[in-house]
Amino acid sequence: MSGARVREPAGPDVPNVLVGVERGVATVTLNRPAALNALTIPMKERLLAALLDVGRDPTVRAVVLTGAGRAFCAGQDLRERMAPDPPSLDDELRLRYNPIVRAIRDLPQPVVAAVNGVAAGAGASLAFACDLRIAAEGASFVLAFGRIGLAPDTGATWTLPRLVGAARAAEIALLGDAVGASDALRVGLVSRVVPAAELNAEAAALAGRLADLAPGAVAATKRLLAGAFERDLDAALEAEAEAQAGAGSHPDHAEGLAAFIEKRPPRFRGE
Ligand code: T3D
Repeated sequence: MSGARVREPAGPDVPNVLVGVERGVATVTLNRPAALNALTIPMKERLLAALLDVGRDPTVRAVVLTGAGRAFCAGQDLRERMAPDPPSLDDELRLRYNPIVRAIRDLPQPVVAAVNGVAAGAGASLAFACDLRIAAEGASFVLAFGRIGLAPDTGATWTLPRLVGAARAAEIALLGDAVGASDALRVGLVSRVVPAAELNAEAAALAGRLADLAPGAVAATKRLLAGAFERDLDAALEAEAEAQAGAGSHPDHAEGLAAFIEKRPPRFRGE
């Protein structure tokens, strides 16, 4: 990949979260393929650090989250949970999972989940937390929590009904059946399904289109959409007016107008 920067968060063990940046797109890859990218404590810490890192990088304008190998992410590493003296479930959620969800929400850049295979448990929740989801034809989503005597977490009870509506969310969350890619597309859980061999290129192209837009306007759009279900119409209208005041006073708005008049592509500078 010419021009790509590859960064791995510092640490003594094998990198289980990889970050590469190319042409304004950071690709964050969960990298424990032998365990279907199941999440260990170091991996969650690295994922959070990687997200915060790309969030602070003004050269990054869009993020892709994906998995190495045949899975997106199988959720919590269940072997780690069976080790002696594991952290309490609620501590693990508050200390490690929930900050990742908040980081995805708070990143100024849009996050595209490129769901390459099964996304189970908290792995599905992570995909749901992203701004966009595209899936490979063989991908699936499994709210596998019930099978191990747990309730859904990592934001799934908040994101899933917003994505697919209450009735479908209840089916998916309560029954825990795998939702294949074509059904995920039908119910609105993902916005695109592509052949597996095309997923990376499709995700890069989609993120590249986002990276070409005015970063401040994209960040404002993300914030407005994230808060949409919490606001009434009057509050939404006011939030839009405030966001537009910010976007409209940025030089990127003037550049967009000039590019339109001059019939050329805009060159947005960002912050
Ligand atoms: O701290 C906390 O616990 C709180 C947070 C909880 C959040 C959660 O995520 S709870 C839900 C945890 N995840 C699951 O329950 C999913 C468990 N995995 C599965 O149900 C299945 O593996 C899949 C449906 C995802 C895929 O099935 P399949 O048949 O394609 O693959 P497999 O043969 O089951 O798995 C392949 C390997 O990955 C296998 O290892 P091996 O035998 O080849 O050495 C398997 O053990 C490993 N693996 C898969 N999922 C996990 C895992 N290892 C550890 N933890 C896993 N979650």
